Amino acid sequence: MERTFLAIKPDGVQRGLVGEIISRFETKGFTLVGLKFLKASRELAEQHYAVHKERPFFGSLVDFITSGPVVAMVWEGDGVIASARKLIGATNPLTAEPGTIRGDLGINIGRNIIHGSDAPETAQYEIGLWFREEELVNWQPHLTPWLH
Ligand code: FUP
Repeated sequence: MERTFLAIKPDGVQRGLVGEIISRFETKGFTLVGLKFLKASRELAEQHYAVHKERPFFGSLVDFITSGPVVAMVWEGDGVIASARKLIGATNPLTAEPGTIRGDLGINIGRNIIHGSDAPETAQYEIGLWFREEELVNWQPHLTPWLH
């Protein structure tokens, strides 16, 4: 079953949006298999955003993501990587469609509330970076197995 890595960024936590955001993935029908609340180290943040290390905004991006606690999560379900990206919306919340998390809740590209893996390879890399295997729970929501 496909898995993706999602993280509610420090702005989402500080603004009290954790419940609202988790709710969107739950009500969509995806399954939560990993969850932790932590303040990321600089090293972890730099590894997470390694793909952007030559970009001019890299330093401020790492400053921001380490500025406060984040909610790191792994979600599971058919097509969850692409679907979560759709639920999250475009990188710039000002142009993200209404109905998406960023479109509904944000206005600043540097403070765009949530991260979601963009492809199977990045999902695998990011899950391995943020979680140990034994921190992930293998379970099926057995009451409604047809949901997925
Ligand atoms: P996304 O996959 O939508 O989270 O966006 P990217 O991976 O392209 O960018 C990662 C983060 O870098 C974004 F969440 C916000 C930040 N960013 C900027 O601050 N300025 C930019 O011009 C592009 C991205």
